[in-house]
Amino acid sequence: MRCDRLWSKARLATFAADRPGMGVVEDGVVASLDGRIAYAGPAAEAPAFEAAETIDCEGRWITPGLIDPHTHLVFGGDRAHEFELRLAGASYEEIARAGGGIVSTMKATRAASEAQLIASALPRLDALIAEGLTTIEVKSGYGLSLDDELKSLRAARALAQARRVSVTTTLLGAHALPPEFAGDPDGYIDLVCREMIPAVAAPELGGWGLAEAVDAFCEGIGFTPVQTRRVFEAARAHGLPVKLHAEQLSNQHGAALAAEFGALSADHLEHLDAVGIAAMAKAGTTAVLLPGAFYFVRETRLPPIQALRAAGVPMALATDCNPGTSPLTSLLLTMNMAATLFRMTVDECLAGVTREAARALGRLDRVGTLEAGKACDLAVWDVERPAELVYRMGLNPLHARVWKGEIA
Ligand code: DI6
Ligand code: FE
Repeated sequence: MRCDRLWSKARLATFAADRPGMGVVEDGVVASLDGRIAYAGPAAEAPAFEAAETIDCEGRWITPGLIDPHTHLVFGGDRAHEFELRLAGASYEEIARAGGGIVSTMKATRAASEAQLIASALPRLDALIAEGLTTIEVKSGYGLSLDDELKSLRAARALAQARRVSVTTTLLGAHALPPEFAGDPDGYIDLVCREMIPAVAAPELGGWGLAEAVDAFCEGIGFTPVQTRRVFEAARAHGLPVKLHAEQLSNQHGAALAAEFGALSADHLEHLDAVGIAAMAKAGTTAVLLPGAFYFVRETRLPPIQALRAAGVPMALATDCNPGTSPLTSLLLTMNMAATLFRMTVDECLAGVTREAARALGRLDRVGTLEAGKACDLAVWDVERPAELVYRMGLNPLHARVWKGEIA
């Protein structure tokens, strides 16, 4: 049987559905053909491959390429100075009143050209890629006007031209209230529903096809459940799946609302209650946990991990890379934080940035596990056991990254 590349003498963590735990194969091979996995499994059971190129992995571990299913990677400026002010005792509110916070990032994002947004996002993307990332979700949400949201999404899409990586984009128009709508949040939600969502919808529905999903920030300092429902209804009417920033700072019952709309994911979830968990379990909505944001804002309330686990809600992990609450560009550190802060197991952490992250993006049919037919997106690691990927802080043992069968 012909193949383009064969990775031999590897240990595999396949995360395949039909294998327990990490789906470990001790003496494994992976074969790629036309960018997809032709075979991944025991060498003993592999067809006799005729490979154009064979790579001896010398016992290294191969996992699926890592997936970051929740980032705000595209934005202008940074908030390092605000960080200093906070360390000097200023509160988030004081900073916001002085023109800081999300609005300062909005101003910098509006002032930036599309090319400048791409240029400033690339170092962050490169940091993630250096640790084996092959798929990333990128949200808009710092433009907060039709033109600036579209500009941000075009910049996000352009990242996939600049690097060998898969990018999926999400419209987060309902992230914060821009100053020109002060006192009129419903007027702003009108803009999101009547202009932004139709504009990003698929071309067959009259849009530019710039987003594959719609997100919102349902929170006391964000938008109400009633406003969020309007956003979800508009998304549904335009054929776009939804996801939600839910229960981060308070319990707005956002996760249950998201589940009602069959959301791909509900994200953050520190204040999630039993009703929300049951709704997510029933709807098959993935929990995307963001330990970087938990750490950076020094949150003390833990997401209900044990209850999510008991209910069988899939749990993914993401960086939430954003300038205000999670300036994080490492999925390895994200896993360490999830284990240390949330007490997630090594298997859960690694599944969280592979199979479950793919599920959260609605892409489990295409990526996230080492299974025939999926994109040949691999991370090859210089480790003796997969637990090292979760255990260490600050060491990057990536040996090679493979995107669609190409060594990248
Ligand atoms: N939740 C957050 O923590 C960030 N956005 C969101 O929806 C805050 C983003 C920022 O401060 O820039
Ligand atoms: Fe976020």
